[in-house]
Amino acid sequence: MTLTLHAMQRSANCYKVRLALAHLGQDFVLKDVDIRRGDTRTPEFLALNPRGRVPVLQLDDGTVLIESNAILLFLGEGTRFVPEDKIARARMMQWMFFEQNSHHPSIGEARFWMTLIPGGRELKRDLIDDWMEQAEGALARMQDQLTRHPFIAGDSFTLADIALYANTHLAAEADLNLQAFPAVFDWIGRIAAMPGHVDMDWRPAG
Ligand SMILES: N[C@@H](CCC(=O)N[C@@H](CS)C(=O)NCC(=O)O)C(=O)O
Repeated sequence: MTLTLHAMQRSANCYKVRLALAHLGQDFVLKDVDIRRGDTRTPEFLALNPRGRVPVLQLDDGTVLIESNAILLFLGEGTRFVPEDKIARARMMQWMFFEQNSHHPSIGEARFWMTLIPGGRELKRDLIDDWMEQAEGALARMQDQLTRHPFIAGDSFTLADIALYANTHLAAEADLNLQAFPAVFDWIGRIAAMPGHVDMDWRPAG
């Protein structure tokens, strides 16, 4: 099966998908989309994803998948990254929902506007303090969990670790200090040391 990933290199939502594909050893074609250049607003891109967002995963039969965590589940089902046990699986999903409803909207938004958009700090000045406060709350929840478990959903490395690693390891880009969350800091090191890990700059050969 040929997979085509439409993605922006510095987007954490896109990095999650590249990281999962790398862990799975799955070949794919990478098509660069730069949202700052307006690439997600072209008629061609909107025909692919009318929401105008990356990542987008395209299968060779033309099927288009959107939403980074839905894409992770599509890729990860039936592999060691998704627990078979129903409760463990629900815990993994719980943290993936947390990533989308609490973590990304605070850490991800703050980092996006503070580092990726020229003048973003000024443009979003009214929102940044709130995002930072919510981000600290999200990191505190992770700290609590990771004090008791080696991985975010429990004892094994799952898609939830991949989903949460993407923005968390970039927290400094949102002026957040991970040293204040030592269990999260240690977890970052553990995830980066997993066999098959690739960093955000990694691209598939060719
Ligand atoms: N919940 C979506 C969020 C996707 C998203 O917001 N992607 C951003 C990049 S991280 C984007 O494409 N933004 C383009 C835009 O808003 O125009 C996911 O997880 O895939």
